[in-house]
Amino acid sequence: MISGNNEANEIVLENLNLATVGHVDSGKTTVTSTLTGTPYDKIDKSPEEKERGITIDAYQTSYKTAKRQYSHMDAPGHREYIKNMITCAAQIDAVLLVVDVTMGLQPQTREHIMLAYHLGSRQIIVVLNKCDLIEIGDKSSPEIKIDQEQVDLVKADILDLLARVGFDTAKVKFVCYSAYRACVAMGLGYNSPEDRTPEAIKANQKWLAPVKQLLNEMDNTFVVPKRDIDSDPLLMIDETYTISGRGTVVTGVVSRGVFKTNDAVQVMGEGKVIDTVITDIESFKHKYSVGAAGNNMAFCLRSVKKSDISGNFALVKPNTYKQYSEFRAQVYLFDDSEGGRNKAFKVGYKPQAYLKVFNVTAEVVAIHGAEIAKPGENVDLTLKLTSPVVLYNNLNFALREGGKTIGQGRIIELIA
Ligand SMILES: Nc1nc2c(ncn2[C@@H]2O[C@H](COP(=O)(O)OP(=O)(O)OP(=O)(O)O)[C@@H](O)[C@H]2O)c(=O)[nH]1
Ligand SMILES: [Mg+2]
Repeated sequence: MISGNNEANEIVLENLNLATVGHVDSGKTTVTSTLTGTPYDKIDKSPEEKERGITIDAYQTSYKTAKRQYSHMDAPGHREYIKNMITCAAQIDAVLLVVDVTMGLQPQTREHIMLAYHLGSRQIIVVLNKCDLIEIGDKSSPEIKIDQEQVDLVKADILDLLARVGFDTAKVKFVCYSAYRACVAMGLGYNSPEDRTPEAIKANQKWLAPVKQLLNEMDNTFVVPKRDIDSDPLLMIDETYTISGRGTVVTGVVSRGVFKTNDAVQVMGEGKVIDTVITDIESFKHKYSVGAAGNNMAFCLRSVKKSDISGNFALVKPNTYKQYSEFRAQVYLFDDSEGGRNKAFKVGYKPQAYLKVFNVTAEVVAIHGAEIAKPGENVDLTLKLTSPVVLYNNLNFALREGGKTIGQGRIIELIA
């Protein structure tokens, strides 16, 4: 346990990782903007993202409420960028599912719900966005009046899907929202100069109430999972950067344990092991002396080149974790109606395995107790990866093939 360090204890206990997920254009980035107070164009910031108006890279930021700190990732909704969505889903504790209330359930709504659930986040709040488009009566009224029938229809569909995926629907909260109007009310502007006028800001004040409601629901509904801070520290590296004058920086959510500044560590993956030292630890521009489980941190590493660690790497202490390329797993294969395959497969089948932030091609080398593996069934498989990575028992992962999530599994035995 960490003792006598308030800063460290605070970040260990009070940080919740969450993400806005949902179909392309449902308003995830706009919702993020209302929670962080950051203008939309500062979130979708690469030139390609601005031009196309879609999110490609997951954007990360943090904010504090009276109750806790949130590390918020804004996941991309477009199906071409699903890998970024998966990396995001693999690192979060809770989900803000953004649904366009005028469209209801859409294909990526389902896929994101399944991925979030199967990669480990069971806490969810549904943001029914674009409620300004279903206002009824006098829109200039200071009260929000919306088409309740439409809201109820969409809610029923979502609850049905959430229940089928496995969520405890009794705990699911819904918030009727207009991210766009709330942005205008906050003076963050939006589509046109008219959105920044004092009249527009005043006229949209009523849409601030749902933002408050959402933050309250987040504080009251979400629970920070108990962090494993006693095990050997492990970071499955999400991103690697070179910062001039500082060297190489690796980032991600620490899975277990506690890293400290000046720790002798190893970067491990793809069959390589590189010895190094943590020279600095930061999180969202603050410096810390420790980086503990459940926190999204950046670690500066001494004398490591970014080019040496391209691929699937983990940060560990020497003699704690190992790399594996073969493991046995319990896998559930999604059927057609769940977005999975419609045909069975045999030994030799090669899906893509998404093990938290790692993404590796895997070959099915054994199907235990059966000749073929059928969609809709639980199967016991041995999988062989094309390159070794740091793994541990009970790790949850997803299997994908040609744009489809075809199954979800859990490692039950590490073989070689
Ligand atoms: N009317 C209305 N439009 C909205 C609202 N929220 C977002 N929009 C519009 O919906 C479009 C998509 O919004 P984004 O926030 O970029 O959606 P996204 O889900 O982040 O999109 P991707 O990241 O590309 O998947 C934009 O044109 C917004 O102006 C809302 O509450 N009401
Ligand atoms: Mg977006």
